[in-house]
Amino acid sequence: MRVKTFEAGTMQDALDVVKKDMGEEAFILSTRTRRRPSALGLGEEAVIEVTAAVDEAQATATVAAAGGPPLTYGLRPALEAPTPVPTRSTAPPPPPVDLQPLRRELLEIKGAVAALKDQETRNATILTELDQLKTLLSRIQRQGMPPAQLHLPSTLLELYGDLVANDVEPQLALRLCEYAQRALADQDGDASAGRVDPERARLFLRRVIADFIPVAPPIQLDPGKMRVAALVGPTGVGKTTTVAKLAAYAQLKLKQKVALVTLDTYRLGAVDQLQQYAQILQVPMHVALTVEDLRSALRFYQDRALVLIDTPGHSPKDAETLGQLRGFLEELPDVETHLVLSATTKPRDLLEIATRYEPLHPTRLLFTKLDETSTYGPLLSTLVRVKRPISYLATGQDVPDALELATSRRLADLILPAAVKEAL
Ligand SMILES: Nc1nc2c(ncn2[C@@H]2O[C@H](COP(=O)(O)OP(=O)(O)OP(=O)(O)O)[C@@H](O)[C@H]2O)c(=O)[nH]1
Ligand SMILES: [Mg+2]
Repeated sequence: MRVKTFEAGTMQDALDVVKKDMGEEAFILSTRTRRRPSALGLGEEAVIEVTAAVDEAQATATVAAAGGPPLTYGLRPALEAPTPVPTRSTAPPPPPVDLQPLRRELLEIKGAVAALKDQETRNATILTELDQLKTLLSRIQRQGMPPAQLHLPSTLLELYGDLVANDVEPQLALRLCEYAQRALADQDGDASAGRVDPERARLFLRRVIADFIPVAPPIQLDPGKMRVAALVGPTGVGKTTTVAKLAAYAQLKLKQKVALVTLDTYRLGAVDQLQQYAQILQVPMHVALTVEDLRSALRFYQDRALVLIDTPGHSPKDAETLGQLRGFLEELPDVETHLVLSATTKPRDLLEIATRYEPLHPTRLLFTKLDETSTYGPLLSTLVRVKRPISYLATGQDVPDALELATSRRLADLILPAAVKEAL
C-alpha cells in the first residue's frame, strides 16, 4: 500500500493530481484545508491537502483488466475493509444463542424423514398387494370369472382362484368360498370387512370342502355273513383291476375268504384277465352267463366273507346292455354297487355317465386313475351332483397297493392342497 499527501488550490485540482500520480485505483484517506503564506509573500492563501492511498497489487490488476466500472468520488468505492477478527481480550462476549428453534427444526426434519420412511414401507406393501391383485385379476380374466365373485375378501378370492384352477366348477367354488366366509365371519365377528389370514382361510375352506364330501366306510365284512360288492362303469376305467385290488386286500391283509364272479363275457380276454388275478390270489372265480348262473354262484359262495362281482364295461349310451346288467344286479338283495369313474374323464362326461348309470342304483362312487391327472375339481362336482358317498381311490396300476380308502381329508387335499408349511 502506498500513501501520499497532495496539496492543491482546489479540491478538483487535488483529485486530479492524486489521479495522475497514483492512478485510478487510489482512494482518499483524508482531506483538510489549511492556510499558508502566499507565493508572493502577500498574506495567506488556502490550500487543500489530500492524503490518498493505493493498493499497488490491486491497481496493477485493475489496470490489466481494462474497462472497469466508472469511477466515483474517492476515485472508486473504497475496498471493503476486512472484517476485524475480534480478539479474546477486546471482543465483547457473544450474545447467548437460543437453540430452541434449531431443536424444533431438527425434530421436524426427523419427523419428516421418519414419515418418508413410513411412506416407503407402506408403498412397498401397497405395491406387493397390487402385484397380487394383478396376478389374481389376470387369472380371473383367463378363467372368465364373473365380477360377482369380487365381493369376496381378497384372501378368499385367491382361494376361489385356486379352486377354479383345479377345475372346480366356478359356481361350486363360489358357494364353498361364501360358506367359508360366513363361517369365518361367525367366528370372528365380521371377517368379510377385515382381512382374513390366508393360512387360516385356507384351513377353513379345506374343512368346508371336507365337510361337503360324503365318504363311505370300507366294505363291511361281518363274520358269518356274505357281503356282495359289484363294480360297474364305462369301458377301461379300471373295474377289473380294482376288483383284483379289493380281493387281494381282503384276502391277504384282512385274511378273509373271498370269491370272484364275472359277468363280463362280452370282451375277448376279459375272463382270462380276472382268472389270472384269481389264480395269483388263490381265490375261486365263477363266470355268470345268466341270472340263474349268478344266483347259483352266490349260493355256492355262502361261506365267503366277500364276493366281488366284475361287470362288462360298455358305453353308457348303450341302454340295452345296461338294462341287462340291471337285471343281474337286481338279483342281489344286499349288493354294494360301486360306480367306477376315471378321474381323467371330462367333468361333463362324468355327470353324463353318472346319470346313465342311475338305473343301476349305485350306492358308491369309486374314482380310479388319480395318478393320471393333476386337477381334481371334477371329483367334487360329480360328488355334489350325484350325491353318493365316495368309497375308494385308485392311484395306479399296481395290484393291490395302488388303492386307498377315500377320506374327507384326502379329498380336501386333492381339491385344495394345504399350504406348504402345513404339508411339511
Ligand atoms: N394309471 C392307472 N391305470 C389304471 C388304474 N386302474 C386301472 N388302470 C389301468 O387301466 C387299464 C384298464 O383297466 P381294467 O381294469 O381292465 O379296466 P376295466 O374297467 O375292467 O375295462 P373293461 O373291462 O374293458 O371295461 C389297465 O391297463 C389298468 O392297468 C389306475 O388307478 N391308474
Ligand atoms: Mg374289465
